[in-house]
Amino acid sequence: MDSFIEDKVWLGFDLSTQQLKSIAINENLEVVCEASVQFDSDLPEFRTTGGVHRHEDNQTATAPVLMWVKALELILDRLRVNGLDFSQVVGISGSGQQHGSVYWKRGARAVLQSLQGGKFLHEQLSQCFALGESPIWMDSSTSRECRQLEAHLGGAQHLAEVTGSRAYERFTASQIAKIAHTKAEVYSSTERISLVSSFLASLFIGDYAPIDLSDGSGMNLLDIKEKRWSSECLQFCGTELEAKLGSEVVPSSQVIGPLSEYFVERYGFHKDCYVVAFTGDNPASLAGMCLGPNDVAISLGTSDTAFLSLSTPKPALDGHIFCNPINEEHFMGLICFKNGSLTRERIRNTCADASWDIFNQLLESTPRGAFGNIGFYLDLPEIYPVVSGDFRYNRFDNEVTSFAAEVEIRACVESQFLRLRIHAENLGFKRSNSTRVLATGGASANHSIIAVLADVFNAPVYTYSIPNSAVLGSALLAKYAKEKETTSYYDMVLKLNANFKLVTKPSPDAGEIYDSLAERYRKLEDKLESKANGD
Ligand code: ADP
Ligand code: XUL
Repeated sequence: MDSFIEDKVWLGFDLSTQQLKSIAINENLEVVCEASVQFDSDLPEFRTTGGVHRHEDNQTATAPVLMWVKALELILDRLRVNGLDFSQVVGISGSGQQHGSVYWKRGARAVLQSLQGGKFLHEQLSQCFALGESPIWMDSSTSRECRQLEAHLGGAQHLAEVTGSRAYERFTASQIAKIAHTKAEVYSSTERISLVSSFLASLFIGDYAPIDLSDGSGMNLLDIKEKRWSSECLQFCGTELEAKLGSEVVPSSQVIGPLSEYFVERYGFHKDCYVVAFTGDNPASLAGMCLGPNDVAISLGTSDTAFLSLSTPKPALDGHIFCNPINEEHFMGLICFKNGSLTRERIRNTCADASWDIFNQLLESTPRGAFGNIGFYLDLPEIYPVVSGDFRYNRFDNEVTSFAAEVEIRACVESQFLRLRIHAENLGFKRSNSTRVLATGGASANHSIIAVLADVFNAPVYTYSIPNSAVLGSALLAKYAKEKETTSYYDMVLKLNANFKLVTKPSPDAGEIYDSLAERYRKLEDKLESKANGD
């Protein structure tokens, strides 16, 4: 295969909220070149903050499409300056922030198909968008459309069973419905709707790129088990939507076409360079972290987020199921809780003199299970239970008003990890003897906190020394696309195993302690949710 190129490289992109990143990897999966473009500082003419335009209603959030086009031109220049020889690029793939949508105007396809190598891309595409500002995942202006979509599908749970998620404001269905219902002229002049990922792929192939199954799962429009658009969901959003989305939805590792002549002529790419479907940043991260079946990746950042690789998914109201980008038979789960690091910091400030060292000493001095005490520390209403406040229960499940400082600290960390475990199980996660927990994000540097994570999941915790897993995952998918007939993804990425570092193993009594605590936690959480609903 591809014998035409010596010293082959594969190029990955990630068009995220604040920046466009790119890396090139070689045959040994080593990063040989990288570059990035920060939207705010590198493209100040678009006047974004964090890559975003937030509107006066405090709910609408958009990004200028032409900023993304210019960012692509800039990053290609930077890659070249950083030493990349484009003629060595065998294949290209990429990822994008999930859920955002791009509205191509009638006639745009013809422009894409006849791009002229002597001219800037942004000049040629300047009149190609029916909407200059693309709604992105931070938009929360579509609550009405969400409730209507759930009602149209016979309820939130049914919508989750079909599409993998109940209706969310940031998901694309409600965003498209809002445009179709409130900006009829924009909707009717739209020839094609792309996701951020398939939009960037379209620039590379010089034609409309199909949406891939994994990013397509973040739309509330795809039947994730049948792997085709759900006609009930399409019908709710707008007329002739299937034609506007493209009827074909492809696996994330599918070659979608040769690179557009434009890039061959203007940048010196090889004429045989191929382009693989682009996907969402979260699925690409799962690929970049090489998450195996039964593994779970947990990011302890501002929010606490878990990615799961699932063989038997159970769609639920409190998480998302997406098609898995590296295993077409499997799915992935995504759960995100708002009360993560900032809540741990609050408890550190009130109970440990604002010091992580004191926090860790007190955490380690308290036995596993915190003497049977369970606490809920919710600075913001959680996705579940949708309630805020602190709630403490003793070992008889009676509510109490306070805990000693060391119990408060342990109860806080344990409850945050029990919450991740329980909701992962709700989505179909099953711990096995080979399960690995992969910890990332700010708090993963804290060994005492990570020891609790290992105990609650009763599995060893690893860290992974490669930052930017989404852009790495994209480059790996570019390579995998031509190897998948002969090798599995896991075999292809074996070389990356050296980047995993075992940090801690669970204590021998962890299973016993946390299985029973998890059961009690689940009941108390349901009780809080029922109270919030006034039941
Ligand atoms: P983001 O989600 O914004 O990318 P990060 O993954 O960078 O966030 O994580 C930032 C958080 O990490 C901070 O809010 C801080 O509470 C937490 N953090 C940093 N160092 C430690 C530590 N030693 N122990 C616990 N938490 C930490
Ligand atoms: C996931 C989500 C974000 C975006 C932006 O549902 O909305 O993670 O993908 O990164």
